[in-house]
Amino acid sequence: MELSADFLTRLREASQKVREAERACVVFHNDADGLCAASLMLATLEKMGMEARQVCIEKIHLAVVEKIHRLPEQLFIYLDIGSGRADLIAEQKSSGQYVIIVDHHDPREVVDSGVLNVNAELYGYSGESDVSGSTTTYLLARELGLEKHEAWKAVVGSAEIPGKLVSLNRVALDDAVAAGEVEIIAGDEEKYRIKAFKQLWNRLSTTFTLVGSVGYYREGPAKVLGFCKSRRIDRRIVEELENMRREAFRSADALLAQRRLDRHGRVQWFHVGDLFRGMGSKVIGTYTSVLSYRAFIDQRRYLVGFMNYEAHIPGLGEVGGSWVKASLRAPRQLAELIRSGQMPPTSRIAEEAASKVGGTADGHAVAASAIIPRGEEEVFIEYLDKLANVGIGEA
Ligand SMILES: [Mn+2]
Repeated sequence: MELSADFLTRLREASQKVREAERACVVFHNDADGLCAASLMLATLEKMGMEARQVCIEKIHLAVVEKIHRLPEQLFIYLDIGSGRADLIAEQKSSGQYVIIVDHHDPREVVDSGVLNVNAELYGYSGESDVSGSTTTYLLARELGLEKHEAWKAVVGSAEIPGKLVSLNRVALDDAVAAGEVEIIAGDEEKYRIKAFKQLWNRLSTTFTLVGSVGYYREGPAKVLGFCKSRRIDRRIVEELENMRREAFRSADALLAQRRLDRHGRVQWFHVGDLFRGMGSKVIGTYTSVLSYRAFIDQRRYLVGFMNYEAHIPGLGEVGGSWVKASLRAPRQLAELIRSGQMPPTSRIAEEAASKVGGTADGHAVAASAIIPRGEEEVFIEYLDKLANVGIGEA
């Protein structure tokens, strides 16, 4: 497959900017895609003899971006995160700093000579089906001289995109196969085996995301980068984190058995407080998802789970404010009502309600997450309920 000429031009423009820099700060998402992207970029910079600071983040919001751009680096490379808030990045970066955003999430266009959006969505590709963050990073890395032997990382990162790898993801896959690192297993559902790990791409992806998210405050992201570099997984680390999460979920179950869910109109919610402390905030999303299938959950109400959010970014320090993370899920019946347009999408009510209380949110029709100021939980719930009622009866 040929890359679009315009996208290739953009990749070359970005690679030129990287070559001109003396050192860089690499900012990346803590899921498998983001971690594989980081592994690809760090390997590239290392090969070029360039020093790089690493900042792994769970979410992009003002307090974090503000803090990042107070760092002394001149070049910032965002991987698998940032496109959606390119405006915020452009606003917060200091003069003299240059930012390259390598991402596949819906991009916000910015007119700023110091921000370069390397996002294939701007060139007619879909970030939901054609290209992952790690594939985008691989294509840039390839321009900078990274060997095909590293392309397997893009294959693992692309596992977050369901189904057979196509389009740009296939470009990375073909390189990985040509380098002898990946084997395509044909069948009803095509599968990809990563030879060095003797494992399927999607299983590796699940492991990387687990270690990067549950282990976020325990150097999980660095451990995944280590797995990628050594091409070996330390099973003890994985098991330890799995156990930790299982225990935390058990405690949350016990709490809910005692307290039950709170209800307010079209919303049902619970708060685990500090129960998940020490683990990345993705765990509240996982727990809320699991919960949404339980029998005692009202199938027609939006489900919201809160956990206290640590205002501390490993490697970056304290960020301002005191926050909670909210995960929103639509149980199955509600999800159908959303799909048929009878109820508003979860992301829409989350975004509006969060902005009312000074927070920020994003997500999809049936799942979203928000970061809001601590203490505003009930006000947030009230807004969600109000917004959930808007347009009802019109459909
Ligand atoms: Mn991604």
